[in-house]
Amino acid sequence: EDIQTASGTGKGVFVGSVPLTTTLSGSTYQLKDATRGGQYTTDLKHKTSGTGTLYTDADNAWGDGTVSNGQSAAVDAQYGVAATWDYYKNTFGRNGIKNNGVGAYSRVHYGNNYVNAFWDDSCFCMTYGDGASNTHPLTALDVAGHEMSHGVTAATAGLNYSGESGGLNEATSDIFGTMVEWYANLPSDVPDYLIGEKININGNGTPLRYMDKPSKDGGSADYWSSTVGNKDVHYSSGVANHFFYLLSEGSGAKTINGVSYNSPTSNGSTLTGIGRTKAAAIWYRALTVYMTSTTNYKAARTATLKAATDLYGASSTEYNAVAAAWSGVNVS
Ligand code: ASN
Ligand code: ZN
Ligand code: CA
Repeated sequence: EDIQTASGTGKGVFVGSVPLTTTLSGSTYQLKDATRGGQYTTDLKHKTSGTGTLYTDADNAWGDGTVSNGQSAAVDAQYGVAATWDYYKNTFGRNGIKNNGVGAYSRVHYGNNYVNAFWDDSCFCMTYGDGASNTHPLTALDVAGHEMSHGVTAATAGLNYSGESGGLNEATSDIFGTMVEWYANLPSDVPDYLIGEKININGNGTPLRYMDKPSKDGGSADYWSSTVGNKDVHYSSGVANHFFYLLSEGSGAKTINGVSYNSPTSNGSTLTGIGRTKAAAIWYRALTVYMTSTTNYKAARTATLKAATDLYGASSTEYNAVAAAWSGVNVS
């Protein structure tokens, strides 16, 4: 059978109309991208196990943007891994999650009324539920970037998924999920510092998490305290998410792309941001060079200061901003 790379189009639930790199096998198109490590997407058909069925199509036009067309969520998932692949490759020269050129696959339509998405290192794959009433898929771009970044963390620092290191693991996924959203800059998913703002997981339109003031979700920590490691990792992550926002954008009130933020500091300091691009470069170098499985918040401060020294110099504005942002979330 003749196999070649093809250029398709998709209409996702959240990503809107996007190009998709696909595979033509004989006369059938497959939702598989040989230019990005062979990443592909399968249909679990509401089962909770197995690898699923590879999506195929006769005309290489995938989904129609509606939830009722099952391909639409697959378009989101496949575009999500492509954007995440491109972000890591074009920003950091990272060639896939393990930096070995091998793509991960995605499974959509997991179970019934399943309100979550998850990364599994053992299958090297991502899985998405269809949400409440099977009509609110979890396939938004920041979620895809979040889940895939769990694979990057597992392949690098290996941050243990409990205590303070677990919070740092979760925050790493929120940080890079957000950076993927900014990288893609889709008209239908205008970038922000919110997590899961598209998936209506709370049923009232509010996001899952807020980086400018994490406590707005009702559970996350804004600042470090000696007991923060006792919280669920999706709440102890707040300290690092808040650090990243402060380092990127600074403290106080600000409106970006129509979203209002108001980020306070623990010590009353007024901070000026260095921009998200530099903040992400510092976090990536800290994650991949200095953090280990047991890194806690104090060690994350040290790791990011080393990374800032490497990238910008020991007495740089960027180094000083990292120190001030950690102090602003009570990490000294
Ligand atoms: N979506 C969640 C996460 O990525 C799933 C989980 O809690 N394991 O953290
Ligand atoms: Zn996560
Ligand atoms: Ca977002």
